Amino acid sequence: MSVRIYTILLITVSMIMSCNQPENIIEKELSDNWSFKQTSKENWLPAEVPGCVHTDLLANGEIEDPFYRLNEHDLQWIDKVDWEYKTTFNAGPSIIEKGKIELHFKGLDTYAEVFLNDEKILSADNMFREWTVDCKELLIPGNNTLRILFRSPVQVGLEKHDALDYTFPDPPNDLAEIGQVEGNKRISIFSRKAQYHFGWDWGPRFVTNGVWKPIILRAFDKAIIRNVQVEQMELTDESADLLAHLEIESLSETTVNAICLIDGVESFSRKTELEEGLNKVVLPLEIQDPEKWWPNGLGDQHMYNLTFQIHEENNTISECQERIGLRTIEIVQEPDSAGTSFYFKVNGHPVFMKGANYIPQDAFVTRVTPGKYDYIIQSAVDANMNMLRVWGGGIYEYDIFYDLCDEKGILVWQDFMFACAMYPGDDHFLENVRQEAVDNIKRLRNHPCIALWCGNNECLSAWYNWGWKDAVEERQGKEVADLIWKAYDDNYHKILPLAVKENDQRFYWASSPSARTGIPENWVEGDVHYWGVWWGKEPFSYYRTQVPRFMSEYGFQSFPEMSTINKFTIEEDHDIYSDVMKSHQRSSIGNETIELYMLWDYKKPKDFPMQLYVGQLTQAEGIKIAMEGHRKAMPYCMGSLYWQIDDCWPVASWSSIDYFGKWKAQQYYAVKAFQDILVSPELNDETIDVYVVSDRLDPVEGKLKMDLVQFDGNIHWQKEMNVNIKANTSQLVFSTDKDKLNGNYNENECLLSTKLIIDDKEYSANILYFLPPKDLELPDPNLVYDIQEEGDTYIIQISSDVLAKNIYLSTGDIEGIISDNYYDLLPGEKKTITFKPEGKISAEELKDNMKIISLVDSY
Ligand code: BMA
Repeated sequence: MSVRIYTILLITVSMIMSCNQPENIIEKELSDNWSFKQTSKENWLPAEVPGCVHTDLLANGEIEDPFYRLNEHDLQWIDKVDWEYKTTFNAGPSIIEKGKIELHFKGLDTYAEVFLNDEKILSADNMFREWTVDCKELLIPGNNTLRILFRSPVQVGLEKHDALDYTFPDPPNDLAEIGQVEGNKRISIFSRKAQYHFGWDWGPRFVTNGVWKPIILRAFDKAIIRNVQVEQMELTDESADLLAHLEIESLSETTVNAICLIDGVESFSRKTELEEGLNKVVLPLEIQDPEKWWPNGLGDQHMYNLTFQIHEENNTISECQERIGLRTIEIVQEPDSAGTSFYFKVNGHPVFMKGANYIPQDAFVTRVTPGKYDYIIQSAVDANMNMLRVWGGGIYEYDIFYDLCDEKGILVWQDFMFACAMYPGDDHFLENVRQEAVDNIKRLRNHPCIALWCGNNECLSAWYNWGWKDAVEERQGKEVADLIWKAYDDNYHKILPLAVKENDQRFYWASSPSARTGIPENWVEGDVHYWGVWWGKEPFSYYRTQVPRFMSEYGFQSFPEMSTINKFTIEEDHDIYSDVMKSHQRSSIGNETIELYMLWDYKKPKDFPMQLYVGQLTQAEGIKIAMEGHRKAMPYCMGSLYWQIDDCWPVASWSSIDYFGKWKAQQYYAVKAFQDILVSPELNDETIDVYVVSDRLDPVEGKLKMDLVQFDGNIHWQKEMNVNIKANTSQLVFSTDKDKLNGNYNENECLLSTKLIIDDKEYSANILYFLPPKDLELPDPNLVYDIQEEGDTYIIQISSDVLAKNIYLSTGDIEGIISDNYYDLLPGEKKTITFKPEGKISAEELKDNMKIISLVDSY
């Protein structure tokens, strides 16, 4: 595993897309001198822009940490009142004299009235849109004031709700309880704002207000490149044919030279007549012997830096940079004997998508640092993932997210921001959505990481499969149901696909999950969200049989580890049914479901910390069955995205990495289950079957080593065989009658170890147990460890005389990264792991804080 760095990185990527403007253009971010106040009050306090009301109140000591204990409950007043932000900024002669001056608001959350020198210049009502306002007339030399009035999204939502003579379907129970409703009114759907702000079954309810992206003052003469789309016309091994579409705004009729440099070398230039206003200029580009961009695991992520310039009489008057990657991507849906395929073909090869769903990393999005983005995406890479799904209840992520996915080879399944609801369909709402879609498609379309656009999350399923259509028809009549459906049809089947078609080349999928446009999910086509495990209380083994063509959601909850719990609780809260822990558990069936599954397989944990540990094992072992099961079922199934990789606050949830970046057991398990070549043994009623799955594009020779090992080290049976590991295939390489192995062993004290050796090295290893852990006769291991310091890392060697199941090393209050955890150590085996502390610590300190346990210590 490569090293994950959890520090604030000086990441330059966010600047990569930006325009390094020549003298003709002045750009100034208005991030200074901001203050804010509640509209009805008088006291102005300093504010951060970008930021939000909640984080500004916190920074000023006006509120306590919103995530601590039950603080969230006391902070619900914040979203019911209006807020005001103001700043002054200086406009010197160099700005004032320019031909055009504008204010560019990259993101206002959400109902914002903007005043420049007391004149209203903008009424914004969509968090996801960008707004550009001409302000030359109003700007004065010297100091100018900018004031933004934010109306309470809750009050606006209520007004919109009450103005209708019909109602939209109620939210699912969990979301209703959390706060998607005011009284019994579902208000979140009326606002084009991150839906999880209103609370989710893993998230707190903080309906924020604020300037969440920069405000830019821009002044220019002559002309400016507004936008570039790099369209890939053809890609072969010999050449890439591209068309660059430039949108250039010119202040007058003029002749310019439009130039493109590829990696600093001028590759095309064209004399172009510009008219006053917006001009479209197309530059044909060619790259010889192109290096392709590959998803993680299949090759490098080669990127080309394209610089676009317009020159007037040899002076550069505008410049823009885009970083592109060359790859082809298709979603193949072809009828076959079972139904219709659904897989991604990248650079001509079918690629199994391994990954997870991604939610915003904080309830307050502006405080997610570049380091945190890097950490999560690197964690995805380290877990051998090649796809993340940006789920529709959050935000269209900041540029840095996509820059990092480009660099690290993580494809993005990009939802439009609609989730688990039916939405309005009036003209204003739809036009607002159309603009939002265009803004975001234009912002993101040059990223090679974007794999597809998807209309919504679970809105179609909700209408047909969660009883919403029937309930509306029954209570409000068919006419209302038709009206609500028309809104759905207009939005996801007309407005959004058209916006994609007109502005991008990529594939559009109307809803996740679905079989086809407007047709709810099924198991033989399209994508599926399978929640039979968890919501349906079906056993984990169902993951092996409930296999669709593409699994875009499945998951199981766990609690975060003790060091995370300690950050938001005090000792008296350390019971999963305490008020504090219950408040940091948003699924109505959460605790009881974790306990139910846990006790199916494990002995009752003896105390609270052990409950957290065993809970994480329950989740990891369950999801392992799914990850491996989906891969074994390739090419029928070609994708496995679990729900969810991250958290937005400290909480019990389906995440594999907690809010503070701690890898849960599941994340460590994903590293192994998603390895490009996997050995996976399976216990069936009569047989033991061993599969080898490879995602590689070339075959390789390997050796399979199987040992039937008694927990005390005694070996009952051994076999070694050569395996020709075929490219991009799942193969059953060994199968035996269960009883034939060796009649002489007890199932409760033996395991089958399977190891795949490639190039004389152990490449993938997996263990099969014959019984659930609670029925195993686990010996009490004598764990021996040794710590060596090597630079800023500690090398820890752990060995055991007998089987040590699920070794868990914790470093208490010492923060840092542990390379592997929660693994089983075979009798006599030695395992080397690394610990990289966040700061400097001595070996003694580490030893004092370090604890190593295994499953026998949990009961
Ligand atoms: C899925 C998601 C989320 C939800 C999760 C867990 O359906 O789309 O809405 O948080 O399940 O319930």
